[in-house]
Amino acid sequence: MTDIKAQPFPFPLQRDAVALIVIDMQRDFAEPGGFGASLGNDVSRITRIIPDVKRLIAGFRSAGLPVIHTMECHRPDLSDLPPAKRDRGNPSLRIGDKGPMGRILIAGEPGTAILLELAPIDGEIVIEKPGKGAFYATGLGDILKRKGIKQLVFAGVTTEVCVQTTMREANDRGYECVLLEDCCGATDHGNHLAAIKMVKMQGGVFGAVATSDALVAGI
Ligand code: C5J
Repeated sequence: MTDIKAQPFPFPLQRDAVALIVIDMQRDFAEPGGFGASLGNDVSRITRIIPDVKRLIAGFRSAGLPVIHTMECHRPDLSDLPPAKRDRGNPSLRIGDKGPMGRILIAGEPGTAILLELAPIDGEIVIEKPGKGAFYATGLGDILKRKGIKQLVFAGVTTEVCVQTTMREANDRGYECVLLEDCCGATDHGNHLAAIKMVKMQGGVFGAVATSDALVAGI
């Protein structure tokens, strides 16, 4: 076990039980013309983390540790997209609509793909998820159990929606969690800081917060 510098407690990293989970680093959230941009989001807040996430993934790969990717996406017939999700907000393009990169957040469409720079390599698990949390309506829990994973390192977007929702789900399921603040991005910096503050409150109610430098040094 290695103690990783983190707040509000050092994270007790177990090399034989840890996985990196990279949440939703998809073209639809990062590129002009995608879903994020259609919601009026500043996508530069997403793209700025790409170099750090790339370095983090490389660190896990070179240490021989598992990397899991998630993609927020829906079936082409939208049968897994409840109106409570589709109808929220006032985007210029809704999930399932045709955009410049294909149908928004639909499995298999070009815009739904993970960014080329961060693309999964052979053997890495990719979880397609219809919800904000990666445990909801996916096989993630079973996969982690089969692999003996007990600790999750979080990176990706957005800090305050899909990253934090998945981290809360993981914490409820008994996983030890650490969020890497420089490898997560939000559409709004205030929301990013608030999400991080919430993780750290009450002595680390959902886990710990660290930097990618500290984590990569530890693995
Ligand atoms: C959102 C996400 N914000 N990946 N998705 O709808 O955070």
